[in-house]
Amino acid sequence: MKKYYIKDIASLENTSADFYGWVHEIRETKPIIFIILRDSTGKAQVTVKKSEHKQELLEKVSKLHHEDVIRIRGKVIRSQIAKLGYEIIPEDIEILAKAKHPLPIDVSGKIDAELPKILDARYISLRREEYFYTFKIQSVLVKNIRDFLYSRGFVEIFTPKIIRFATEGGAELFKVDYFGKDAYLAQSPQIYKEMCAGVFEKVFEIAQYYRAEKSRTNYHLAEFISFDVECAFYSYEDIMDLLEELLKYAINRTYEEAKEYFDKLGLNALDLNYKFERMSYDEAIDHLKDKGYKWGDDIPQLALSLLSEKIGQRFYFIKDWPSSLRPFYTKEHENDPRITRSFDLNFGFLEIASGGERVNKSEVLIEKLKRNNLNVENFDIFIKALDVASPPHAGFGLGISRLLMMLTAKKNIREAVLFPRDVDRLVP
Ligand code: AMO
Repeated sequence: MKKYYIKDIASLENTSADFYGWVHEIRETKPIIFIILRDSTGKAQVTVKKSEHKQELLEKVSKLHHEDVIRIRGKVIRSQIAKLGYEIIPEDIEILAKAKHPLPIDVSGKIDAELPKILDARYISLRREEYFYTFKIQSVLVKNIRDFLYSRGFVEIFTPKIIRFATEGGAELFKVDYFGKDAYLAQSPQIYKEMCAGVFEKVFEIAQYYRAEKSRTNYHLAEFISFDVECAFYSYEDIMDLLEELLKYAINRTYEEAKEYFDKLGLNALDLNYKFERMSYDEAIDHLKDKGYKWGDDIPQLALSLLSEKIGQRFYFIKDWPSSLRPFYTKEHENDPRITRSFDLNFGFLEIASGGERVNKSEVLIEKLKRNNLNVENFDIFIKALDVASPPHAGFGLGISRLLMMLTAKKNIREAVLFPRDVDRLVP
C-alpha cells in the first residue's frame, strides 16, 4: 500500500521513503537528471547526480518516459532550488507501468488540443492540471453542499433513475427496454423527492439527470450531475432563502478549502457578499420588451445575456413565471392562476437552478395534468401520494455541472463533467 504522498514530503526530511506516482517531466543536464514525480497531491523533484549513482540506477532512469508509473525509494532532503523546498535523492527506482508513446494528449498542456480530442482521451486529459483541479474542486463543492444540508437536518435520498413516466415533458426522454416494457431514464427525481418530502420533510439528492437534448450548445448535456432539494412546509420564498444561503456557504467554504486548486487554475474567488436580486418575470419582460419580448415568452439565454448586462456577473432570481412556462406540478398563485410560485436562479446569462412550490392537492394536480394534455392515469401513484395528505412543499433542482463550469470559468459544460454525454458522444 502506498504510505506516503508528495504532500507529506516535509515531514519525511532526512528519511528514506517509497514514493509512487507518474513521471511528469524529465530534464537532463550534463551532470544531473531531474525527474519530476507527480502524484494526486502534488509534484516533487527527484535529483539524480550522475556521478553519485550506480550504473544500474542510471540505466533505469534512462529508460523512463513521461507518464510512466514508478516507485522511487529515496531520501528526502532540503533543497534551495526545488519548488517544494525538498528534493528526493533516489536509492532505487522500479518501473511499475510503461506509458506507450506517442501519448494521445500532452499532459503538461503545453501542446494544445481541440476539445473533442481532449474528451476522446479523457483517461489521460484528466491528468492535465486544468481538469484535475476542476474535479478536485467539484469534490470539495459537493462535500460542502452536503455538509450544509446535513447540518440543517436534511435526509439524503436516492431515487430510481429508471422510471415509468416523465415529469419534465415528454420530448427529452431516453427510452429503455425494461424487461420487455417501455421505461425511461429519469429527467429529474421530481415526484420521488416530493413523495419523500411528504415523509422526511427535508430531503436532498445528488445524482445524474438524463435529458435527450438534441441541442449542441455549450450548456446542455444528455447526462449531468444535479442536486435536488425538497422541503415540506417551505414556501418558494423560503426555498430561495435556503438556496441563497446554501450557495454562499458552499462556494465560500470551497474557496477556502480548495484555495490551492483555484490558485492553480488562476481563478479568483467571486465576491458573494450581496443579496441575490429577486426580479419578477414581469420585471424581466419589462426590461426586455424593447428587444421584442412579450409576456408569456420564455427567457432564453440570449435574453438572459441582456439582463445580465444590467445585473452583472452575479446570481439573481427570476420569480413568478407564467403557468404556461412551468411544469404541471408547479403551484399557481391563488389570486392569479396565470402565475406560478416558481423561480429560476441565474448567474449572468446562465441558468443554474430552478424550483418553486408544488401542487399538493390531487384534484388540482389532475386538473393541471389535463390542462397540459398529460395522461392522468400515468400519474396514479403520485395522485395517491397526494391523497394521503401531502404537506405544502417546495424545492429546487440545481445543475452542479453548470455551477462547476461557472466556478472554474470553463467555456463549455463538457469540460466540467468527467465523462460527458451529448448527442454526439457516448464514449469514453
Ligand atoms: P430543470 O429542468 O430546470 O428543473 O433543471 C434543473 C437545472 O438543471 C440544469 N440543467 C441542465 N444542465 C445541463 N444540461 C442540460 N440539458 C440541463 N437541463 C437542465 C440547469 C437547471 O436549472 N424538477 C425541476 C427542478 C425543481 O423544480 O425542483 C427540474 O428538473 O442548471
